[in-house]
Amino acid sequence: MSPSVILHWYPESLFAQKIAWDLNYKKVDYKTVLINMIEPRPLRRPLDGGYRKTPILQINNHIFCDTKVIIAELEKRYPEPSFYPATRSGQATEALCKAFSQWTDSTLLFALVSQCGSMKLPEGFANDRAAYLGKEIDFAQMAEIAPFLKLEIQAQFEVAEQLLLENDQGSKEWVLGTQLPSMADFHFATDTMFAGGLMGETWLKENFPKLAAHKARVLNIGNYERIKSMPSISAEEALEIAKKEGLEFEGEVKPTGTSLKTDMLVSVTPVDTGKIPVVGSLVHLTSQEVVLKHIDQESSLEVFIHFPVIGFAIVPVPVPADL
Ligand SMILES: N[C@@H](CCC(=O)N[C@@H](CS)C(=O)NCC(=O)O)C(=O)O
Repeated sequence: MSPSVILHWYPESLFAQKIAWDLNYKKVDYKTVLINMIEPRPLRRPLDGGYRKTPILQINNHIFCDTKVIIAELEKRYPEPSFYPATRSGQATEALCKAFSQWTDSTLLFALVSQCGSMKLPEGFANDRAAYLGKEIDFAQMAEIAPFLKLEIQAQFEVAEQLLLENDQGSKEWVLGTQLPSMADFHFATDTMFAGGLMGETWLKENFPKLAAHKARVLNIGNYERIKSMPSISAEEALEIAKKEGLEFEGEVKPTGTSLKTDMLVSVTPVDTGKIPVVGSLVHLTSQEVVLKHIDQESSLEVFIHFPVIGFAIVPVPVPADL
């Protein structure tokens, strides 16, 4: 039986949209659970153990938190078409794509967030995101300075557009000069889609025509509309699947030069925003991925929660006094 792949998402989440494109590109059949844009999300908690970011990808009783580990798992399970095709000159692109995302998913994305001040947002959003960021957000002030902060966005987009122009007489179809799209293209288009939504498609087309055309190409292959034809299930049904369709898991904790060992109680916490620790017993640890066995206290549901190592702090619980 093929595994149940379930995307927990809300449509405004850029990172969730990127994962939908990725699933569509690899022609994976999946289900969706529509979640609330703000906390509380009590029915997600038994799966995520407290991790509050969006999206999460559930594969039976395995929960993948953060797009880095979701993308890695999709590439492992569904290798064709690869997210990492070689360039036309034969250069490998996996590490390049991963390094590239450190720019697109943070510096470039955060520059765009400066334009969100005048967006129509649901009630409670400001308070919810203040808790998420660990600081108050003044939307009125954001709206006031937004026109000036466009300068920084333009400077960054100029570099982005240059990437599509360089080394190829301006005809580079994909960011890294590959024959087929790479993950760098999906990362890139997430930001240009956000920019088009915030500042208008005309702004994007007039100022950055190559980026606008690139975005259209990625949206086409990411076939966003496909998500609507995937079955949408309830949060309760997703919990039922986690309970009934457990996948065996044999982990190993590779030596790290720390005291971390198999079965040790640890917490895994994002280092940037939404810093809520997820506590569980350590079942798997490599240089790039950590997996906890987590048992929900109320429902006794047992899941395996996967995180990337990059961007997360993995610490024993309780923290040893000498740490
Ligand atoms: N590093 C995370 C970032 C995800 C992220 O920031 N998602 C936003 C939505 S696009 C979020 O979680 N916002 C708060 C929320 O949904 O509660 C990833 O790659 O998955």
